[in-house]
Amino acid sequence: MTKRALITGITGQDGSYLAELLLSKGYEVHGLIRRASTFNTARVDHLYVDPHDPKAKLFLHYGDLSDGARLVTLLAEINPDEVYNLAAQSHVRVSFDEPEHTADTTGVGTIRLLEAVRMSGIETRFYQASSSEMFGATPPPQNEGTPFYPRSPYGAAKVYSYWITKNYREAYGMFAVNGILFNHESPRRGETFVTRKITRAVAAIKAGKQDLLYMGNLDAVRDWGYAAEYVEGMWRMLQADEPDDFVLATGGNYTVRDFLQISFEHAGLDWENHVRFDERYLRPTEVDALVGDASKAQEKLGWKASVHTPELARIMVDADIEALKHAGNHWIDSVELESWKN
Ligand code: NDP
Ligand code: GDR
Repeated sequence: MTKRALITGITGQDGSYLAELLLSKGYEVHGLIRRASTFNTARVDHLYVDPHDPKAKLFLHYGDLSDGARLVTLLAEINPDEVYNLAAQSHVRVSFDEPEHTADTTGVGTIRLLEAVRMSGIETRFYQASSSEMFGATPPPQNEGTPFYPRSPYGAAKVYSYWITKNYREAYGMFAVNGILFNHESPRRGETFVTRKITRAVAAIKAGKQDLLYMGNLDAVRDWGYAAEYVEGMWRMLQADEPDDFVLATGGNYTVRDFLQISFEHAGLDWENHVRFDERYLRPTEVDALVGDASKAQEKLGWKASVHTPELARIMVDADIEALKHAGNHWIDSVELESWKN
């Protein structure tokens, strides 16, 4: 029997890697996409086959986590074996600008989807994209037993989603799990997250198309892993015998300054000649240090990260240097236009 999965957030970084993984395992994959005035499916376009083709295995549906009724009818129609809730307003800095929208999508959106599962009466396994941002101010190393202390509207919304997922597991016996994932990146990472902002700038500076890069807090410590490996961990959580919550992380410990140094050095550049401070990139409350302990996932799921931060930075720099060669002037226009967004 072909397994069916529904992915919310399929157009995002993780959604695209997860869709690839599930298609490679023979799944029929359904994705929720938002109607937008511009195309927003670039990350999954390479997977798309005309739905009239009998070989088509990927199907996209309009919908939004703010629209509960749509979620009910869609779930009843698709009847998936697995639901991956990856959709969210996922930018921490932006969550201070749009706190109510973030609460609605990143927090309440999860209970809309869980309720839709319950109301549609389907039997499905449910994955919630929980985050190391829930640990916030609690010092590292962080694991499944570490107390939460969120430091942003985003972190607080994710804590709500974490607990409501756990509550539905206990209240209704649902196979519902939280993957508590530490930062994971890739050449498909959104351009306004710090790693991609850096590796895109390295490519542009190397090509002589940009000179300066404006950044916020360089002292923040993060545990950056490779997104393509993390989606395998998500899938394994839903194949387990019992529903449970798991941390996925590399255990590495690097500052933003380290990431700058590794990335610039890989392109033969000195970051100190190009990086300047701009307070607009600071957050009202910062998360100083996130370093994960993923030993439970290793023991129970056999999952372990193999790409660590320095290699990841080099993969991303190489990809952005290559992408710039094919992007022409559009790239530079977009770097300039995007500088206010990060
Ligand atoms: P992205 O920001 O790349 O993708 C977010 C996705 O959510 C996009 O597909 C976006 O659609 C969709 N989306 C946003 N709002 C809505 C909405 N109201 N209704 C439906 N879809 C919506 O995130 P990532 O792929 O990096 O992360 C995936 C999930 O994992 C997120 O929930 C994130 O918070 C969480 N997470 C991520 C980590 C990371 O390091 N990457 C670490 C821990 C947790 P569109 O393309 O139209 O904008
Ligand atoms: P984060 O990712 O907040 O950890 O959330 P981000 O890459 O935005 O920031 C990481 C750290 O870098 C510092 N920083 C900057 N950040 C950005 N974006 N731009 C800058 O110019 C800059 N300068 C310094 C930040 O202050 C921060 O300390 C990500 C998201 O993917 C969440 O959805 C996910 O849940 C968590 O990772 C785990």
